Amino acid sequence: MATKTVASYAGKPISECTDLELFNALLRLTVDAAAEKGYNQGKKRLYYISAEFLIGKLLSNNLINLGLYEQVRAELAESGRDIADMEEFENEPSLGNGGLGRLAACFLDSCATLGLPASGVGLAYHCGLFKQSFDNNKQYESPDYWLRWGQESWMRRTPKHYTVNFGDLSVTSTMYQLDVTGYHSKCDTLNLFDVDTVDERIIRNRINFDKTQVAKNLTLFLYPDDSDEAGRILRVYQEYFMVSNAAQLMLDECVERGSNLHDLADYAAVQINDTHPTMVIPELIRLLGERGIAFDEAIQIVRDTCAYTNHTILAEALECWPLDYLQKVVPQLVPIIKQLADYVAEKYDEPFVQIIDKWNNVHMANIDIHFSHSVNGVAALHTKILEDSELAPFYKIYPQKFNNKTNGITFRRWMVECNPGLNKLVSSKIGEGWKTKAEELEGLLPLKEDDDFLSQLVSVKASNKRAFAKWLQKHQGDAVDPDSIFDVQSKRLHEYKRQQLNLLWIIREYLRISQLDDEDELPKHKVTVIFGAKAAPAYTIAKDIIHAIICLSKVIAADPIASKYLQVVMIENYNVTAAERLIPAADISEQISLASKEASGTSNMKFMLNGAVTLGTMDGANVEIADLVGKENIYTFGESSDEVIARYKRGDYDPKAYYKKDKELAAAVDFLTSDAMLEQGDKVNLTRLQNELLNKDWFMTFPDFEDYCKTKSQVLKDYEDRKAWARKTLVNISKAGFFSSDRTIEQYDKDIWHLS
Ligand code: NBG
Repeated sequence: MATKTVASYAGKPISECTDLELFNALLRLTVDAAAEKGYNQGKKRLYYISAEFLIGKLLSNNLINLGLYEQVRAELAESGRDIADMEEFENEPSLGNGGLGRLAACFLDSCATLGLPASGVGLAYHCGLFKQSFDNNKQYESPDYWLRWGQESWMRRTPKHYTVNFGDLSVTSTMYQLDVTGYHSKCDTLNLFDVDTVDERIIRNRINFDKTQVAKNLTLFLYPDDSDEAGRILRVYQEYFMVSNAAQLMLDECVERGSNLHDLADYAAVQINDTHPTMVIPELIRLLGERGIAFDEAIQIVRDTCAYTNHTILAEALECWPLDYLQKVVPQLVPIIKQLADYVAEKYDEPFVQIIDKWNNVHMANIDIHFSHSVNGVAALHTKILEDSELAPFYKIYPQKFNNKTNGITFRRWMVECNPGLNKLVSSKIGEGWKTKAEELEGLLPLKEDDDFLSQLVSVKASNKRAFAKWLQKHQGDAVDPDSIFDVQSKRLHEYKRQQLNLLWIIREYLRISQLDDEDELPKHKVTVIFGAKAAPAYTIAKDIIHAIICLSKVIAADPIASKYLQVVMIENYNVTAAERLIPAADISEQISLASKEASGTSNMKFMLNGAVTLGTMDGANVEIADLVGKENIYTFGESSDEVIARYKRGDYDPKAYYKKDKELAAAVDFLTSDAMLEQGDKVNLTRLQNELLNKDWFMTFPDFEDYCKTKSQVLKDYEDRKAWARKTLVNISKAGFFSSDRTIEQYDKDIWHLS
């Protein structure tokens, strides 16, 4: 416990502090308190290497974990200051994109809480992914200068520097470090690397910059545009920079702890988060070689140390780099990669498992699978698809390497912090134990028949909805009705996640309402469909979908009748902060990806924990949610992953056949280019989206449309029985315990890392 007061950190009375002074005082107090707690130590340490860490704001989370939140809140309140203003004042670090990055952040929280010695390793992006704004109903990207606001930073500069050599230049890195506070336990660290030569002034016109000036641009952005060759090569530079630093740091630290390097696997576990950190494998082999370890032994050491997590079956996300790029950026790794390729080729004929294909492309996932000791998927269905189809030839060779680790979320951020009302209500009934022993949430189940409790649940939700409405009004000036049903789909924008399916439902509902002459069929409750999503800057169709959603929201808002029953909102710059406001307020959680394509999903878990009911396909972790809550407490629809996989194999999908058969679908698709839409939007974008759906629809929106509409009608009907609905939300909350990232991390540790 820090004994010092906020005022003593500020050096003057709290009431006289500016927001900036107060924030900086709070930050220093928190950092000192974390240091006092100390750091998890042990012979063996986890190095979780990841291109993304979507950590969210840290002030309240750290105060909660350190057990200081109440004390600090009270001290501020005494001087007439509201801690919520400070939470608002902090900027959110822009170090991630979506679920993959948020998962990494939840995992670090759980490692720290469970007392596991762990370091996250990544890059300190100056301008993050990008900041999204809407103009002309379209997405615009600008740099997210999250580091710039004069706030003191959670990232402290350390004296650690490494030399990283590329083919044509050599840079000196600097390591920055952030504390990862465990809940009522010690800390771990997040190590982010940067180079001092990076220069934000080279950014011209939104997020464009000269991609060839590597010393100046290396850590400017996460996922720089890779639609041209210079962009792709820059990604290779970034990836090597990340892993070379990680490898050097890890070897140094392990030697300090007593490793002779031959026994590296007793001192370090490396988790390769998706394929971005793959080059850590040849880099470690290279560095071990420099320190006198022979190639064959180095392979064995590295294999025993490294483990790989696959996060997607989408081919486009399984990285594959032309050997030429590697030759340019990391010539020192090329002979090693070739040796690894030969090693594989000598053993196995199968072209699918080769490291270098006949076009001289290097398959990063294949390096991971051959040269690590564990390959895991992130939900039961996903792992099964990897084993049975996507990676089947590998599974045949290495059945013992494959394992499943269903994703999880930290309940400290995703309930204790973001939903104080529910936190208090739940804890008043079952105590506080669930915050670290999540399965204790099941203790709520007997309250299913407790009318009083059910109505308290409803009122917590209602108050969260009001709070969200207020936030949204302030954030972007949109007014929403907190008495309407909040139907939410928030996640990266991607065709496989099928925001377009939701869009088509909204159009159908709009047309239905507009054409009704029987008042009885009017919706009983207004529905507010809320989207939050960023589209990758070069992903044209994803941006067209955003455009269509915003145009549609305007069309509906301008309609005096329909706007009484239906509203569409697209949250600007959706990020962790927005998610923390939105998720506790949601009634319906839309998880409508094409079955087989969503590896897990993690927002589905956050919504469930916060008492929203899932409307989803049997995909990713939805399958496990359905198993846990039972079919009366979830709404599932659509084709199964087996059916989808079979349809892809047959290659006979014809969207036009569905368009011709289903009048409502056809009307919805036609509406995309109706006069009403064209009045709001851009013909090029709307027509392109319509053509894409009609001629390709690669993620098979049309076959699921009818079932989706039918199921959604049922959801809306069932919502009217408020008590039965509250019961469903209660069951969802009670059964969410399985999705605690503490459970996931315990499994990683037991099966893969062996730290404890
Ligand atoms: C994402 C998947 C999600 C999954 C997260 C975390 C990538 C490449 N994958 O389904 O799409 O929940 O990873 O595992 O971002």
